[in-house]
Amino acid sequence: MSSSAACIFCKIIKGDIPSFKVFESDKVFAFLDIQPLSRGHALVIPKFHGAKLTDIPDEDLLEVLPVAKKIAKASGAEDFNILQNNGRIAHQVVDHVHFHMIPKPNEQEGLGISWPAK
Ligand code: IU
Repeated sequence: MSSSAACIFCKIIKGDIPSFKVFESDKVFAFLDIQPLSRGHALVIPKFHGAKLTDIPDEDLLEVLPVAKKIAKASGAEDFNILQNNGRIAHQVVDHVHFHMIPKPNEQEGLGISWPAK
């Protein structure tokens, strides 16, 4: 398992920095974004430390998408965006691969959020 002592998301995975965890498995961790773009905005991250998608081994990446699906279901949103930034020009701020799960609530009905994701 690759981990970086200087990486804030590695510290979140270890529990050294608190987060609102919504899912954890051997290879994947998910928590709510501290500056959410919408209610329920979560970040799904491989535990393997790598800055960009191209740094992550396939076997770790393969476990991310099913978790994104769980998060989408738990968010209660029918509509949502998945966003993954790589590099400064692409607006990446934190250099540990993360997938933004951004619910797009129905304005009439809102969301039926139920964390943790199952
Ligand atoms: P970006 O794709 O690297 O631009 O997104 C980084 C996200 O990480 C951004 O939405 C932050 O609000 C979020 N985040 C966080 O949830 N907790 C933290 O301690 C830090 C950043 I630093």
